[in-house]
Amino acid sequence: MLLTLLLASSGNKLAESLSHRNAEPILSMAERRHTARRLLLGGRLLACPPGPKVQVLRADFNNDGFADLAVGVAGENLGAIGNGGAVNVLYGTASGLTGAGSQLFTQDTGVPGAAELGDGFGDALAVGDFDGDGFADLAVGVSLEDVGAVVDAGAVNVLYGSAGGLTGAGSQLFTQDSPGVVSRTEPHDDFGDVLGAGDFDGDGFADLAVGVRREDVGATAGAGAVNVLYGTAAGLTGAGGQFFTQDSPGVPGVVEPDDEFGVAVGAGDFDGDRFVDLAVGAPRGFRRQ
Ligand SMILES: [Ca+2]
Ligand SMILES: [Ca+2]
Ligand SMILES: [Ca+2]
Ligand SMILES: [Ca+2]
Repeated sequence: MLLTLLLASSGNKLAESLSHRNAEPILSMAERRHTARRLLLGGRLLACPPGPKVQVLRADFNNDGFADLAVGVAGENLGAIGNGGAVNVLYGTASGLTGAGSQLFTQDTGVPGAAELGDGFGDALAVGDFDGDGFADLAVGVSLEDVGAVVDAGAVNVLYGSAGGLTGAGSQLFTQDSPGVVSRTEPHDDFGDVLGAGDFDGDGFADLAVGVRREDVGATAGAGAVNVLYGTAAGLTGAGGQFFTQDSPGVPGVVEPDDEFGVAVGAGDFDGDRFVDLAVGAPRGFRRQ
């Protein structure tokens, strides 16, 4: 597995890039700089907890001081809609999480989009305060969403927090056809297969990295890509968004078929400069480097 680090710096959003062929060099680099925590590389799953210098946003959707829990249930059948997918949200209290007042979101509960067979709503989750209002917000991957006639192009729903918890009101649906989002929907892109949130440009609004593991880059099928959407006072926007492949300037490696760059993403401040950086896995990028 090839791991690429996209390092954010002041005013540059995600720019510089380092690449390592396995986790060990990154671990030693990170330890040397006293920045990291751990990279957990497990094939598809990559978790990069933020460092001590980075503000850790608790998943406190109603900002009552108690962390809450969102649970993706991508295989949830919704009546006759097999694997339409759902997200359960449980709220924290002084005595821990409780089912009381818990919520169930699907694309048929006021969230943009419509639940369809095999959408897999909830197959990826990321928490960030995308509009900076103090209430944690939730990005939900729907990687097998059909966009119009484009099968399994993928989408991301964003639900915003409020004093009453997460709400479908004002929620958003992003695809690669949304205004400003770089690239376009193609069959089986799997946009939203993995998600990572962090404040990459340090403006106080959390930003969202969206893996597109089956993105075709030019004529290269399945090369993979990552879209980055930036947060604003009005929430996430495609405007000013970024798009990375292994052919992007500064990103080591070259685009090749089925590399699946973006099969895993993890946000963390790997260089300790207080800007959240992004690690991107490419499971088949290793042997070709
Ligand atoms: Ca809470
Ligand atoms: Ca918010
Ligand atoms: Ca930001
Ligand atoms: Ca950084």
